[in-house]
Amino acid sequence: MLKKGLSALAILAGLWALSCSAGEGDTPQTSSPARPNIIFIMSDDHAEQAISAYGSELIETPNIDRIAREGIRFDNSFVTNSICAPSRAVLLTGKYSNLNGLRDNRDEFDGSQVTFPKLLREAGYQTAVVGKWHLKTEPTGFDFWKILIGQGEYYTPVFKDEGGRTEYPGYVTDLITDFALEFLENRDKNKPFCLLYHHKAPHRNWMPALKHLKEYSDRDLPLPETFYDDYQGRDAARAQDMRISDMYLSMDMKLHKEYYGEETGTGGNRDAKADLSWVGSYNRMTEEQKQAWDAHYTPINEEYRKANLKGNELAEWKYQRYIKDYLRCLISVDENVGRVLDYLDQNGLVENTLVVYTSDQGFYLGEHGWYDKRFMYEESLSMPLLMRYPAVIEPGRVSDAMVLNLDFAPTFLDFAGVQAPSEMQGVSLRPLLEGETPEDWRTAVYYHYYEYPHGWHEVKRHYGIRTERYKLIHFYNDIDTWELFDLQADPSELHNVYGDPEYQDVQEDLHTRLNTLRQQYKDDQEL
Ligand code: SGN
Ligand code: CA
Repeated sequence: MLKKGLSALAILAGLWALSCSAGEGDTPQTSSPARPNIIFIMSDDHAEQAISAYGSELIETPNIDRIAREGIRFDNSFVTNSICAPSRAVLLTGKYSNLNGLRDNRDEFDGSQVTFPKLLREAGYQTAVVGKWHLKTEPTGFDFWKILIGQGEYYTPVFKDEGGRTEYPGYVTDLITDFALEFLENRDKNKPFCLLYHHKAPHRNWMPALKHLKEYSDRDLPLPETFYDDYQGRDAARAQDMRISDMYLSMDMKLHKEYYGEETGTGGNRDAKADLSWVGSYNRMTEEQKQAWDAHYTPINEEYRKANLKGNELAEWKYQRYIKDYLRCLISVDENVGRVLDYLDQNGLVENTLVVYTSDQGFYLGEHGWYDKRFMYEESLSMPLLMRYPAVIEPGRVSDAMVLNLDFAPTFLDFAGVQAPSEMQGVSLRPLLEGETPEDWRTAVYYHYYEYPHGWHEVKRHYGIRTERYKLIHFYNDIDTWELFDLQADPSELHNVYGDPEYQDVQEDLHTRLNTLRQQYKDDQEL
């Protein structure tokens, strides 16, 4: 019903859009805006817990918050498969992993399929992607692209564009922004644009910019309440390898060999050459940068060596080192988002540009003792989502409607007046942005994660359903366990109530709804 209604709307919008051009110089002729420009900002592994607009007590993110203050904040925004490349493939195609063919980070993206940038481009948009891409095959559907190789590096990163690979001096978050601004400056100003501006930060191994190293030096951050989770009743949660206590002393803690001797961290992948990786990342800095880096870290490393920490003390030391570097990386992200917002201010682009801020998935900042993502538990299932589009969104709005990364493609197409192809599985967020939650809006989301037994962190394959109050998960492959959580009674998901007679009706209902969703999304196999 809803889809049909929206399609009709999209056609009308399309007809209307054909009758107007969309450069920022346009004077609005009616109260309806011209086709908006789109700036889609996506950082990598940015948890809601580290955004002040979401109430973070860890960090101030004034520029990112500005998007929420002048637009809308989504409080129930989720990813369909909590890992990088799959999330990006869903963004581009509007289809679940089983249909877009990219299930885990090892898969290659089939760039011949229909994506929203291709459709926008056909409809007259100028399209660009800058920064992290991570889909293995080259971007298709973009007038301009300049991407990192794989995960990219924090210092002196290599970018690839149609002319080949080039190494750039500088810090990755600043450089990605420089290239984004260059695109905006040099674009064809007679066309609307869609820019995917994708940060590497704050992805592992969390190397901050030199100017932010001092932040948080004078204080420690609070340990999350569930840091010492014992995973009782949750076998898959126990089986993972993503505990902060097991982080590498080399690559994660950034200790040089003379400070730790033997690597004792498992780091999510026993086969990885973590010590060599760290030397490689460190050596990407110039001599001057290394000096500034060492001036900050050497005294801390010396203290570490002398303290000879073990057990919980070591785990808590690792937590501080991790969380501070993670947050320092985010200070650069926030600052650079500010540069882009300033550019829009200075160039009269505010009113007619839809600005989106999100991350490829959520992340653990010590909850359950973890870093990384992958699980369908709240911290990694949630995606921050803020949007500003003054022509449509009233400032300061908050929505608790359940939305998915599946919805981005249909939303952008809707605003561009392009009908979303029927195989796209998401729903346009337009009514929510306009202030109305349709009565038949979804009341449950479906999730499916596949990267096991290969890859990193030992998180079992699983799929599940999350409703407003409950979550049912099935872990499968070399395990066969179900988990049920009452998010109202147990927001930290510590008590698996699957099989508890008190929840029998809820459990049955969730099974039925899960089956329905699996059919709806054509995902009924345990692959
Ligand atoms: C790297 C990280 C992993 C991380 C994956 C996926 N290890 O392999 O910890 O889970 O990326 O992250 S690292 O030692 O190389 O940093 S994702 O965001 O790209 O999915
Ligand atoms: Ca990521």
